[in-house]
Amino acid sequence: MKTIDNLDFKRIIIVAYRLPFSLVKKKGEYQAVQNAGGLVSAILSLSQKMKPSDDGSAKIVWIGTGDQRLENISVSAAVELHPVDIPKKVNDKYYAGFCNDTIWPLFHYFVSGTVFDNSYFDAYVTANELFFQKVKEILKPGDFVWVHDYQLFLLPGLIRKAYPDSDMGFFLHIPFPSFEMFRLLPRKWREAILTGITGADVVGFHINDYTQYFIKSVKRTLGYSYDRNFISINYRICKADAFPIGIDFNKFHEACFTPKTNNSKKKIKKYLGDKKLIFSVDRLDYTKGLLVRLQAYERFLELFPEWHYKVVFNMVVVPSRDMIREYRELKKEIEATTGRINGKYSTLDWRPLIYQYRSIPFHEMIAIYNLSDVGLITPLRDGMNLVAKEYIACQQGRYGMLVLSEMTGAATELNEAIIINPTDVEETADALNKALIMPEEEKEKRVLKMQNRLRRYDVFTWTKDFLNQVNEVKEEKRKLKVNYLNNDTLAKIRDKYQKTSKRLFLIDYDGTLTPIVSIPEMALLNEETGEILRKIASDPFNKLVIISGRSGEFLETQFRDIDATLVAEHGYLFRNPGKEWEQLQDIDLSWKSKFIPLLEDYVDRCSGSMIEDKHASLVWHYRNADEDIAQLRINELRDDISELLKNDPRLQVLEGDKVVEIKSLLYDKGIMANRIISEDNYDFIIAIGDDRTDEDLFKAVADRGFTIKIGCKPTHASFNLKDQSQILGILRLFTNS
Ligand code: GDG
Repeated sequence: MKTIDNLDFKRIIIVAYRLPFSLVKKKGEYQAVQNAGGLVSAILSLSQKMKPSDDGSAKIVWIGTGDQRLENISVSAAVELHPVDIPKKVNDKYYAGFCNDTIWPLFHYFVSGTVFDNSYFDAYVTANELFFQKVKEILKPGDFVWVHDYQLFLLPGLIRKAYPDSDMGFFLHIPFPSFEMFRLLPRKWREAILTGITGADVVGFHINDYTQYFIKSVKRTLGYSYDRNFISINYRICKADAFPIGIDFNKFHEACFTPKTNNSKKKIKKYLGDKKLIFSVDRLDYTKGLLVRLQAYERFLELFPEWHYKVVFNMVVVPSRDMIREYRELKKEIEATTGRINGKYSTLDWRPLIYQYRSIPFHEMIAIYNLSDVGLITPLRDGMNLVAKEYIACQQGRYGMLVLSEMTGAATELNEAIIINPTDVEETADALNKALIMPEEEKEKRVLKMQNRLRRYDVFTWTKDFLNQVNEVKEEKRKLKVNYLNNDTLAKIRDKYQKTSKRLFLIDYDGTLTPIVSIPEMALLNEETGEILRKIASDPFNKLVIISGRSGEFLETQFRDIDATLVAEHGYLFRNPGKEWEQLQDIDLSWKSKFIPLLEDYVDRCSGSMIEDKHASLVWHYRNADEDIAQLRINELRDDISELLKNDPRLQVLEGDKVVEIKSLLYDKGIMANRIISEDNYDFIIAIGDDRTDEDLFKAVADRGFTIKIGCKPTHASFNLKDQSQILGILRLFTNS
């Protein structure tokens, strides 16, 4: 793993909807003031940890909307700001429209509140293009671009198209919904969104569920195949993974006893006396479950009258979008419910609910976090929810308990909290009582466990983790760099061929001499290819070897009248022209009887799949099975096989194109190729293949000859051919026609 100061990037370009600074007039002068938020401080602290650039230029460049004057204001030597100007008319339909009235509700599962309006989508496209224009002005070779959130889904795709080699990450801060929800978007929008996101090399989500929903949506919308978290897109890969965002733990933990916080605490304690405090703080939003939270509190007061006069619930709602009708109505309803609860239970000396519609200063929030006996966080859906983490970070001196909605990303990490379903008013009411009566030692134990986790995986580790993954994918990309055969190389191959007289051809069958087809029996050698191979084989200076995973019987039917050596079952069997089949060596095959019942079970559980029983290996074919079910079964099969393999380390599992093959490690195409090569003093060797088993062949030949991989996957071969149809062009080099 690389450390941050060891990253391969010259600069990090952050693109997010908003810039991390606002322009504020102080004493008659405009000054840039840093906006609050973990992401902003994590990214800005990176600038100090990265190696300084030789020319002293900024390491972090931030692109986002904001006051245009920020362009010329220096916030730090390490950070540059570049405001994007989106005309108000576009922004209304883009930000207020598509972002907040389409994506936000739908991705939080509020279908009925989702607006589907083509003009919103058009504005979204325009705005993403405006961001792209800004990126174009700024981007230099060696930069890493990190795009954030749902306002910029299309941007990674636009950058990838213009700069195919760029290094890019994308992080989504809100949930990614299940495909059933996502598919409600018109197809054109869906395709644009996923093509956009998958433009990045690494796509991050808060939790594994969102990652899996995304991968599934990509598969079903764009048809890209995937292996675990890697999505294959034409000639590149995109890795989707979970990176649960953390908080600046120390900042919150250490703020609990500052003079300002202590001062606030004094006031709160004076007000509370010996009453217990329940606390919540959220932006005004329908996803936050504000009304059901109030109902749950009301139910708690009904069910547990022993808490009357002894508890106060302080609900802080931070103003947001209250110019919009739905939000105004939500606010009205909250106020009515608050009034009703207070009206019902208040006495001269006790008000059960204190509702505040305002944002509170940092130290006041820390004071309340620290003093609250219960943090009540009940969103109906939330990507992560940082308030829950901040509340836990602020427990010290005495311990409160967190009651947390299972619909938040945070619930997967904070499982020592009391986890509730926010729509279940009874359960939440019970949880409140449980939290209030929980013994001090138990609260301490639970809180300390959660604090350890939050301290370890804070927002700085989160950033490092994401950037490290980007670096790893960059390495992969380097390996993936394909070296297409060009005319110069072809001329060199032909030249060498003409000057030599002991030539060896090692050629794979499926995917190399014939295209991959859905029914393997239909992969027959066509006449033209057969004719060229016949010519090659008939030259007395040439030895042609067909080296395949197929059975000997099949190869015989295809090469009946061609003077070729046939190698079957990945090198287990071979037959020289006119001779009988021979085994490379005697191999114990008793393991097969253990695996057959296992594979039969998988055939029953995955309709359309089948077993092929070869001489020395067993193959499970799932080409004709439902792809989703097969993917599920493969994961189980991997586990089952590795269990059996523990007792038999001489076996190997090969995962090919829609097949899983179990075979002995004692033979492979490489071992066979080495043996053939050692039989004579070849002065020209060429090996051509397409799949993983051919990698052994390429490794065996290495720089003793030319190695060619069909397709653009990572390979040990020296050259790549874009697709199988080009094989004839290569073979014709060796005939006179
Ligand atoms: C997105 C996702 C995901 C709130 N009120 C006050 C105040 N705050 C601070 C909190 C906290 C932040 O605002 C809100 O946290 P969220 O987790 O809701 O973050 P958002 O940026 O709104 O939302 C969310 C997050 O991105 C990160 O990826 O967790 O799921 O929707 O830090 O402390 N701070 C002060 N006074 C307030 O009144 N000082």
